Amino acid sequence: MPRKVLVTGGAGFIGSNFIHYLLDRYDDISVINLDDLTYAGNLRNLADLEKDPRYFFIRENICNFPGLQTVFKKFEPDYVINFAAESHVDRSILDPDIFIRSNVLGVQNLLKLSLDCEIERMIQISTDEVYGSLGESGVFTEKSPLDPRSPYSASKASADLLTLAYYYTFNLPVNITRCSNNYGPFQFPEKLIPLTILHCLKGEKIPVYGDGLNIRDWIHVDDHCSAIDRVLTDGIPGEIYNVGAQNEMTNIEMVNTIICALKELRPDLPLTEDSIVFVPDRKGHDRRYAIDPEKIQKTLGWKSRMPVSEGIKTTVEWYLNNVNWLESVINAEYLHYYSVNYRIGNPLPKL
Ligand code: NAD
Ligand code: TDX
Repeated sequence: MPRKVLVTGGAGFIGSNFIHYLLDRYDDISVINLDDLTYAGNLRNLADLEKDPRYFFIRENICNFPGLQTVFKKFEPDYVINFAAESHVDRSILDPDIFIRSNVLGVQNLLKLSLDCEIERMIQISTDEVYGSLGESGVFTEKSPLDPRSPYSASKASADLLTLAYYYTFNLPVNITRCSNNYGPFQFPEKLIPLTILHCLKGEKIPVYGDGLNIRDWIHVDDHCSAIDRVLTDGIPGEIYNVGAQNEMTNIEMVNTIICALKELRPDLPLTEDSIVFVPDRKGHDRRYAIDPEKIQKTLGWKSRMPVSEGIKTTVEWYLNNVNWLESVINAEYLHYYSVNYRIGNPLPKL
């Protein structure tokens, strides 16, 4: 009998990469992708799997308990991996309510049904942002205190606590993974890296918050997927695993790396240092993240593979080869969000 994996939020950036990752590697599994297709969910990310008999898509919201229950009863999954969430910090500052609904109440539904249906393992995909912000030194370990600062990170920390409560109270076999900033194909262009590429292609200035010296710790999405796969296979129930590739960069360094890659691949684009514009800082902007991945490396033998210079180059190439994908996600909703967040009136021109 093939193992059945229920992936929630599988039409988003990391979820769709993870489904590809699993189906590329294992013949003896089937994947049920449950996703409500919010602005961030996109079935184009999985178009190549439409005819794969191992893949099923269900449109459903994790906040709708009866609908979710029907899916659990119908498919009887062995594993549940929850990627479904509102994922953008800036949107959580503009409108926190939906973050509490999807990221907390939705997770409660998944935990309850995982328990009722005696799921073998439930993995909650969390984030390094639950640990808050670092100063100039230090790294986040699994023992670092939770200190979330944005409505987004507070909602993710809440879900983590609820997930652990199901382990300690009900013995539900759960794991939590806390990964640093991901980059790669299919990332929605509200996030720094695809937004920078998009603006370079459009000849628009790249908006960098504050002084541009905030630090993020970058990991290629494939490395995140391989870490989740290791946890799915061998994680110890109740354990939290930090995931990161030890690639700390200031935002300015990252933007300049992308500009350099684009200059090489598209010398026709008019890119200079003036392509960057410093804009008002994000409220409560966390200064620095850095993940210590020693636990997952030592206990599960995981390690990241993709060097950031190569990963950024291949990611830029992917967006250049998939301009249609970028165009398809820039709709009225995106333009409205963009104009509110960046306080500008005019829409972006066509690519
Ligand atoms: P994303 O925004 O690209 O995708 C989220 C997906 O969840 C979308 O397909 C959306 O339609 C779906 N979704 C949202 N609310 C839903 C609901 N109520 N019911 C059903 N489906 C719903 O996000 P992402 O960047 O792929 O992140 C996936 C997960 O990984 C999130 O939980 C996020 O917190 C976590 N994470 C992301 C990063 C990162 O760098 N992007 C890093 C660490 C952890
Ligand atoms: O226009 C921008 N200008 C800018 O300077 C945007 C969108 C971002 N930034 C900065 C803010 C951050 O310091 O770039 C950095 C990265 O920003 P995002 O891409 O929005 O990611 P971040 O806020 O760090 O959160 C991401 O990583 C952790 C994901 O969105 C989360 O889902 C994940 O949990």
